[in-house]
Amino acid sequence: MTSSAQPQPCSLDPVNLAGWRWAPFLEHAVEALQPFEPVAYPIDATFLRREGVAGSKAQPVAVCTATWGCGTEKLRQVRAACVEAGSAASVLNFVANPCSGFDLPFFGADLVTLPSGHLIALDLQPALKTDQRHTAPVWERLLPIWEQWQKVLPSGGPIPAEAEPYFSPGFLWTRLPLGTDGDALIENAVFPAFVAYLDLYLQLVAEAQPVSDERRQELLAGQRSYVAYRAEKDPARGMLGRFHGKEWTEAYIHGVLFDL
Ligand code: DBV
Repeated sequence: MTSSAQPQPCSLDPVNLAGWRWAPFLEHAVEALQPFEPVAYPIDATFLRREGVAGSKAQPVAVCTATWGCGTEKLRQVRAACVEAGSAASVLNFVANPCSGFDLPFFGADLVTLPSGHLIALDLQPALKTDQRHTAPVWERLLPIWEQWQKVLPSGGPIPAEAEPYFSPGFLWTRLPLGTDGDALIENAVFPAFVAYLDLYLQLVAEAQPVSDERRQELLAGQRSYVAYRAEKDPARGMLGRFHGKEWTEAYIHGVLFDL
């Protein structure tokens, strides 16, 4: 036995970030995925855990970005990007990318805490927004859940028009204040909404049947367009660049976060 070999972190290892506000959300998702027999998604060690420093010279803030990822029979890649930077930022960006051989949407969650407040986005996002065969079976089950939770959460305001092709009418979008009011809404509305969106998504995954080769090509084209959009417009690009450098950030966005 050699004592010099360090255990290599694996993408299925739990993300352990001290003080990270979104831990219960990722813990729930990892638990909910277990019946689907997840296997580790290959992620280079430089992206599994990356430390950095933010803030000013006088008041530096320790930053850590960690990545969790898995694949299942019907999900090509499920990954969580987790950022903990104390008062500067706390983020969980969680996306499930289905295999193109199943007619499934994406699951997307963007849970972001910044000094200006919380920003929350949750959706089951279409690969082919104008294709009713793809959207109708999802939207009819998603809309009642969206109504239930959006009505207790303030609207997040306008979102970029160019994002329109990539989100559903069940896009849950809110901005909440820091402090006890925001905390209560995260616990009593955002968390149960996250659980309900993911529960519906995993029901759709369980029910999904393989599609024809022709359909697979259509779905793949839609998925490529979605992933290219998300990579190009990633709103975290500036923040990650400041924390970890431009080169690492571009490799992370294109090679891990949006890698189709
Ligand atoms: N967003 C990501 C990834 C993140 C991430 C991979 C690793 O896609 C975090 C982290 N989102 C993140 C951060 C911010 C936002 C904002 C750090 C704040 C950026 C800032 O203010 O500096 C939903 N997320 C946003 C915004 C929207 C979304 C609309 C505001 C953008 C803005 O104000 O310019 N997420 C976004 C979206 C979809 C989604 C449109 C669906 C298509 O899932």
